[in-house]
Amino acid sequence: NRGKLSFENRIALSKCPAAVKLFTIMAQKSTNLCLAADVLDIKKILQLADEVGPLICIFKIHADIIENYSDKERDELKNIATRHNFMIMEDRKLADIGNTVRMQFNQISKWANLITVHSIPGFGVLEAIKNAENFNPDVGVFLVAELSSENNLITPDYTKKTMALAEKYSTLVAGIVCQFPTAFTNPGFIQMTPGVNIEESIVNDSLGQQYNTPAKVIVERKADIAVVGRGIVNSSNPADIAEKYRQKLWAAYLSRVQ
Ligand code: 5IU
Repeated sequence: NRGKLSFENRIALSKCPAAVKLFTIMAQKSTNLCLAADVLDIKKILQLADEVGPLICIFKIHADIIENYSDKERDELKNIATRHNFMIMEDRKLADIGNTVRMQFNQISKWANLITVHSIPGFGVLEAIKNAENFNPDVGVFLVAELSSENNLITPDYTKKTMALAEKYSTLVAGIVCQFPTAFTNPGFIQMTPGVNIEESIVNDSLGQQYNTPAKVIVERKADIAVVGRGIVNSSNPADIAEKYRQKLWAAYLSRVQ
């Protein structure tokens, strides 16, 4: 039962260097919170990273929505990540043929530690990353096995086949983005689950996103890391609300492993 094992005890069960690093950060900082910084303004992103950095294990961005994201800002974000000991995830959800993904990965791996990938293209997408010119073994993949959005097209068979790919590329795959504990059993993979809000009354948005509470995703759904975006980013005091999320998520994790 992977949900009962502590992050410390799972370090030795992973074959992926990025997962080892992530488990270590989570245990050291007592946090299983990933901030989804879906923000356009690079100044605001850097400010968020600096304020919330001590409270998170991953700072997740969509680089393609950031205005004026230049090399200077990439370096600045990297410095903040080093200072506060969190990993930078680019949530690009690579989903093209291997040859294209190889080139995308070469760019993204210059500044991101983790990257999300769709399994839809088949083995080529992971094979391409493994064979990318400047392949950096410290960069890890999170493979999308399930989505949080209502009426999405992923089937149980797709999830199962996605996990077969994850097992085949377990030195590269740090974890799985999914919604349910049934998606996988291997405790070496880290379950990351988006669609999380502290307010029980907030169950969706107008575009298909679905939300669950921290306790539900960590205890019932066996998420190791909860992804929180608007619940924190839209607040007038992100650091305060992020600390609330961190405490709730970590308490839920502790209740699960004991
Ligand atoms: N995200 C999801 N659902 C998914 C996957 C990724 O919401 O199934 I895969 C991303 C999208 C956004 C963040 O960056 O997680 C959730 O943001 P909110 O907490 O603001 O809904």
